[in-house]
Amino acid sequence: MERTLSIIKPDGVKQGLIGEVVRRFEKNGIRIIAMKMIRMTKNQAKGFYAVHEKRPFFDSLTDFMSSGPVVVMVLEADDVIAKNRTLMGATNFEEAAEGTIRRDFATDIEKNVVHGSDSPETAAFEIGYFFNAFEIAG
Ligand code: IDP
Ligand code: MG
Repeated sequence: MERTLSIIKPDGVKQGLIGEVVRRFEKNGIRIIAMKMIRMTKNQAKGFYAVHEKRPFFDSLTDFMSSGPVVVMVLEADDVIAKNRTLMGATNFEEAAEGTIRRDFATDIEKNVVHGSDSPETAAFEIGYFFNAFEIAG
């Protein structure tokens, strides 16, 4: 069993996609073992995306991620890091495969509805960034 962090980004929450994203996870055999709605401060968003701090889009991305409520979830399943990335689709929604969350709902390369950890190391960091052991039901 593997775990990963998922975030429904502010644009996803604003578009009313919480249920849709959760349904796609559940339909694909992914268990949600922790979930909460939060609003990040700019500094919390900067800490979360610290790996991107040298990228030109860092300031805009962290403004966006702190612009409204998000839903953070811990997902569990076999190979869930890759499974979630497949359901999400490519970062750029114009390149994302048909039927993926980003292809169906993203409006912009930045406003792409969902986040998903990209490796076991980032999953461990990202889960610990938002949840303590008592908040994870798995
Ligand atoms: P990922 O979310 O698919 O893992 P990353 O490369 O880790 O993509 O980038 C993190 C987030 O930064 C993306 O989901 C997107 O919101 C934003 N982003 C990535 N590349 C660009 C860009 O070229 N312009 C604006 N925003 C970007
Ligand atoms: Mg990433």
